[in-house]
Amino acid sequence: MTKKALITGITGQDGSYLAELLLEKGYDVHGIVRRSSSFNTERLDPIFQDPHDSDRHLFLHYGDLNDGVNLINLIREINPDEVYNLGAQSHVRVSFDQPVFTGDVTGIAAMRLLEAIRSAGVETKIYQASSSEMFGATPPPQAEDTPFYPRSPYGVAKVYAYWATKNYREAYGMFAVNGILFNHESPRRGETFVTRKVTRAVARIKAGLQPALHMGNLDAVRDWGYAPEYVEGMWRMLQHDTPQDFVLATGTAYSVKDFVRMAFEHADLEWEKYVKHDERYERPTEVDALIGDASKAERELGWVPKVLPPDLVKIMVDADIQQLDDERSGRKVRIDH
Ligand code: NDP
Ligand code: GDR
Repeated sequence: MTKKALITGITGQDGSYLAELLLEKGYDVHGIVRRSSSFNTERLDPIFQDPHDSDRHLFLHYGDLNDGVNLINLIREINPDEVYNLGAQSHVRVSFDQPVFTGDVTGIAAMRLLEAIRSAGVETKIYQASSSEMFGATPPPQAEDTPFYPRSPYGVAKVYAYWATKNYREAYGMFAVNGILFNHESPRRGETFVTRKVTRAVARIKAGLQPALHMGNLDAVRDWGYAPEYVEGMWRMLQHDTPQDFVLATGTAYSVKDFVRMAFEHADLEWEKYVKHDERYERPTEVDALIGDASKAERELGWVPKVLPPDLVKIMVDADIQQLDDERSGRKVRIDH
């Protein structure tokens, strides 16, 4: 029997890599896509299948995590074996501008989805995209048993979703797990997250298209891994014998300034000449240092990250230089989904 997976947030960085992985593994992959006035499925171009193709395995459905009836209907109709809840307002700085909206889509929507699964009465495993942001002000290293101390409306919302997932596991015996993932990046990372903002700017500065890069706090320390490896970890969590929560991280620690320096150096540019401070990118409360301990995932899931900085930085800078080149030479062609 072909396994069926449902992914919320399929159009995002992780959703697109996870969809690719599950298709490779022989799954039928269903994804929820928000209606948008412009195309929002670009990250799915590599796996796009024409809806008229009778042998397709990728199915996109209009929906929204804020629409509970839509979620129940989709779950009844699809009857998935696995659900991955990756949809969220995932930007920490933006969560200070839209705290209530973020609470709804990033926090309460997880409960909405769990309740939709319960009331639809389907047998499915569920993965909740929990975050290292939940640890917030608690000093590193952070592991599964580290206390939470969120420092943003986003972090607060993720803590709610974490406990909702754990509660449904305990209350109803659902196979519901939290993957507590530290920052993971790739050429598909949204352009306003710090790594991609930097690597994209490096490509544009190198090409003479951008004079400067305006940044917030350069002292924050993060544990940056490579997104395709993290989606493999998500899948492994749902294949484990028992539902448990896992941290995924590399255990490495670099500051934002380190990342900036590595990215500019890779393109033979001096970062001090271009980087300027702009307080609008600072947060009212910052998370100073996140460095994860993923030894449980290594022990129980055999999950070991291989791509670490500075290689990760090089992959992203090279991809942005290539993408800019393709755009300027007209080689990049958009697929109409
Ligand atoms: P992205 O921001 O790239 O993707 C978010 C996805 O959620 C997009 O597909 C977006 O759709 C969708 N979405 C937003 N609002 C809604 C809504 N109301 N209904 C349905 N879908 C919605 O995030 P990532 O891929 O980087 O992260 C995936 C998940 O993992 C998120 O929950 C994030 O919070 C969490 N996470 C991420 C980490 C990271 O380092 N990347 C680390 C830890 C956790 P659209 O394309 O239309 O905007
Ligand atoms: P983060 O990622 O908040 O860790 O959340 P982000 O890349 O936005 O910020 C990382 C650090 O860089 C500092 N910073 C800047 N950040 C942005 N975006 N833009 C800037 O100009 C800038 N200058 C400095 C930030 O202050 C911060 O310290 C990400 C998201 O993917 C979440 O969804 C996920 O849960 C966590 O990672 C783990």
